[in-house]
Amino acid sequence: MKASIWMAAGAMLLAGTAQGAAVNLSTWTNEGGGNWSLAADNNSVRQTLNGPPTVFYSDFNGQGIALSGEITVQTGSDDDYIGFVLGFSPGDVSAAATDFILVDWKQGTQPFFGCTAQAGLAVSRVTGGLPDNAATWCHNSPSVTELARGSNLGSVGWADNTTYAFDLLFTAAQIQVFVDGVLELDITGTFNDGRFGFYNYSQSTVLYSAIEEEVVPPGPNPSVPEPATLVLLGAGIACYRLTRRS
Ligand SMILES: [Ca+2]
Ligand SMILES: [Ca+2]
Repeated sequence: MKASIWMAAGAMLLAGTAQGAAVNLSTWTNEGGGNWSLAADNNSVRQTLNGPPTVFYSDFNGQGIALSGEITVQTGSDDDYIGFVLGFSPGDVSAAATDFILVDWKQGTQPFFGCTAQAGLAVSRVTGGLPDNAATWCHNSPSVTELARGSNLGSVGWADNTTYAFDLLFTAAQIQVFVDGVLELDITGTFNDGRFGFYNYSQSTVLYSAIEEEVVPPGPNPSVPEPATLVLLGAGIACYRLTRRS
């Protein structure tokens, strides 16, 4: 479909949809080895340590909700992982048996732990926590199984001191991830409900900001909107964010 039609569809959808509500991050929880520093307005958080895998997770389950915001690595130092988790349960960073989704984005390709982490954006299924080892670093068994890589950013690292808009759409059957309004990841399957979380691994000085949530319009099954609805909603959010950022 032509971009102009998508823009029109998104605008039509937005006309009947309330703007996303700001998320209060003061009720979110730090897990793992991170240092998550909340801003005074409770709407942005900065992870400051170059350390082991860490998650800052919501106090609500994410299915049926679209989460959007911005992510910025505010330093030229280092080249490691930023991202998100979906369907996360408290304790999952170090739990031996888990089932949640990891969306991670590495700046530079880098050998370590006897394997090589690839630059770029990917989505993986996590079944054994996020240990500080080759599984998490390289998306290796037994803990982390890669499902897809970004359509444009699959082998492209994030840039230093650059703000990216993100949109996450999460249902029991589909996950979509937009970066700067472009659909990068779009997978279907059977996904557990659970918390949204910001993810960080070995990368200091990362700001997760302007976080907003919006309820996905209900479809025939309220918890599983039709894919077309999700696509339209995603386009609408993308249009909104592109407009707001221009
Ligand atoms: Ca860097
Ligand atoms: Ca590092």
